[in-house]
Amino acid sequence: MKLAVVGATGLVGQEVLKVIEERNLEFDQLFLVASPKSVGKEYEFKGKTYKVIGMEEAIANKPEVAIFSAGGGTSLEWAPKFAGAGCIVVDNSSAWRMSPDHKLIVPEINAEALRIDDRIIANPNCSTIQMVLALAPLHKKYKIKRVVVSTYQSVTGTGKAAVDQLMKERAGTDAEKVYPHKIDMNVLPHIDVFQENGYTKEEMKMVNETKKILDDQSIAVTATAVRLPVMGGHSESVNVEFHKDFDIKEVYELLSKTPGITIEDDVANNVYPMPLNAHGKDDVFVGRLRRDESQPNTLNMWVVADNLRKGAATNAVQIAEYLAANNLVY
Ligand code: 11C
Repeated sequence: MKLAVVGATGLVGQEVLKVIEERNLEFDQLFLVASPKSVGKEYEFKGKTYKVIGMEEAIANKPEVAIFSAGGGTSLEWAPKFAGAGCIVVDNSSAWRMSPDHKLIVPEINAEALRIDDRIIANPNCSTIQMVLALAPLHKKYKIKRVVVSTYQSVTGTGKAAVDQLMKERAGTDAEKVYPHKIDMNVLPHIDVFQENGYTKEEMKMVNETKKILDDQSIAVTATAVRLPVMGGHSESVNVEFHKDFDIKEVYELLSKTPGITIEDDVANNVYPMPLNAHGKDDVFVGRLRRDESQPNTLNMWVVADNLRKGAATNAVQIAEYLAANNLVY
């Protein structure tokens, strides 16, 4: 396929390139695409030098698949233009996720819903992806009634400028503030913008995207999204109430058989998922599995993943792999 990586110079775009190389996604031609300020920059990829090109030039080259990681505004403007030129856009932004005309895909869960006429495919929010991957097999078996999730999110979710803010604060040098407060030595219960209902946009993404991906509007979800001075990935405390009771051993079995999930749960040896270990890996790590003893049919778990990997780049590349493997690219 002729493949374009749009937003190639950003944190997620760079991760997309790493994942393409590691997973050996086949392509005939590759275009690195970015905003005018990055056009002309050169990147080495698989022993070849690529010059970054702009949007118009990319469209003129007629890519068949474009992985967009360039933010919602860019995607709203440019994804339809790429699609109009015959390209399938896999979009990492929030622009198309909740549109009833676009599919929101986590390949292990719902890639089979993809059809030849899906020209803009939405990649969910990072904190949603890692949670739903763990929820999906449990929902199938025990039917979820309600999810209460609190997140502990890495600064890499905000982008390069946030990583710089953290590092400069840590080094004691002047930092340009991406967050409204200091992030080093701090915890901010604030990710993305506040909505009229008092929740942040990040929290509402977890509520709405979860129902869409699991294809069940009856699931109640409530979220508190929190930013920490952490780099390697997002962590989540997930409390799940089911309609049916479960056996904890069976929960282990179900999750350990689920592609993309690794169980790390051996508390006697202090083994549990941590962002430091998840960093750079494609899997979602689940541990601290235990019954919520305060009410029936309820499970607690701790879910960690590299938000730039399964939360963004890996999921997008997996969608591209699925398209190629199922003859959906033309
Ligand atoms: C964060 N989840 O960690 C955000 C980043 O809707 O794709 C991803 C934003 C999105 O800040």
